[in-house]
Amino acid sequence: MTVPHYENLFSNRANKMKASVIRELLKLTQKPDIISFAGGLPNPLAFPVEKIEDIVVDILKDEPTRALQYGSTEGVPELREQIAIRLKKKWNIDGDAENVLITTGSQQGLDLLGRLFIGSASTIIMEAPTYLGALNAFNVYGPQVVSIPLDDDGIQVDILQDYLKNAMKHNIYMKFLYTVPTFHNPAGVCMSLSRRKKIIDLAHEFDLIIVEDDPYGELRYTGDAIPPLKALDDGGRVIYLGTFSKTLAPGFRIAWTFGPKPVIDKMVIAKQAVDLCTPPFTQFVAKEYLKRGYIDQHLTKIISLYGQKQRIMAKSMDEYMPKEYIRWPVPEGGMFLWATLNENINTTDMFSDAIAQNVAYVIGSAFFADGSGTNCMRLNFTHPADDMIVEGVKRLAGVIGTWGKAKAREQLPREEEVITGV
Ligand code: PMP
Ligand code: G9A
Repeated sequence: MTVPHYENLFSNRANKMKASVIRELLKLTQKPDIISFAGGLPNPLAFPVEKIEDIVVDILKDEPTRALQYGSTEGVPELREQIAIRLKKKWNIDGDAENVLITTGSQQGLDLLGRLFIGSASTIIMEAPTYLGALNAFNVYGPQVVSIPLDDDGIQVDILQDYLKNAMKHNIYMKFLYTVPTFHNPAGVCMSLSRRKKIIDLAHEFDLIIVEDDPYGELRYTGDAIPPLKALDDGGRVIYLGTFSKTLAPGFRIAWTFGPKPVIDKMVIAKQAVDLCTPPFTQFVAKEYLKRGYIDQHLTKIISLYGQKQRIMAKSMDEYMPKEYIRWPVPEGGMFLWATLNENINTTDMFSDAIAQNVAYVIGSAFFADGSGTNCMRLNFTHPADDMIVEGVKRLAGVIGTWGKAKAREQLPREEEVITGV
């Protein structure tokens, strides 16, 4: 009997695939004693179970055949239409159902865009840090990733501009810029309006396509709304990804790509090879949810729930964290607080100590194409119960305090150095 050596048979592409740190952490943090600030999960209290129950009963009564049959690759027409109407109403974004492709989570949208645009010699621009799921989706297709740093106002456009100028001189052509401008994952920051305008200008100047990923745009707790890049796009340069994962339920796996027709048409063909069609059943539920006007009521409810959790985390951080070792901007929305520790504290090395105290976070380096960011961590505040946020921050503060002190001691001159001067 011979045993196949599958590892030797996998393609180069398969060998580039990396497990998501977040997915791995989800297993660990399902342990009941752990307070997890790791996964970007909605709070179960936010699931509108009763309304969904009513809708499901109605669908099974009124339109069971369409809901249970295979559907078109593009998605259920009424849902595509509802999404286009909503984008127009909310942000004055022009377009119709033809510009909408329903995908199995926006994660699938990212993969499809990677398939369409990235070849082995392609260069793409991402933010540093950037969304880990996008890194994993794009890396499979083997691009060169150029990382442009963020600050508290989002991507640093001056650095982007310099890079684009230089690239143009050397005839390097970018496939696209991937950005999460509103309540960034993981950095929590929101790109200012002036930077958004500047990015659109740069896109025109340097013939750049922008992939705007916006799962958190509707989750604002303080401050004024800023329109998505897509709303400022006057030349069909922005491909916009939205999802119901954070606003309704990730278990639906319903998301959409809103973009220029040639891109949507090509994505449809790519998607046919992937899953033929997005599950019609959950699309039917989602289209009814929108049609019955539930989504805005629901958003009001979760904004209040998550806003409170964001305040509790911000207050606990302020109260308990040893500020000589750690700093963080308070996010105005979204699901994450991003903290930067002193350079000498490696959050990967510290992770096992945090787990020993039954508290988890996502390590910073997972969000950087080059593995930097080793002194950063991402904390989710939407999933844990309020008292668990306080307790988890206390525990984490204890771990960080211990590491900070130990690292500071390591840097003191040794006694014999002080005495002998060596
Ligand atoms: N993009 C970003 C920035 C995200 O944070 C997430 C989910 N964490 C996704 C895409 C994927 O979302 P979905 O559940 O729609 O696949
Ligand atoms: O469960 C997932 O993998 C989605 C969550 C993403 C995140 O935590 O950023």
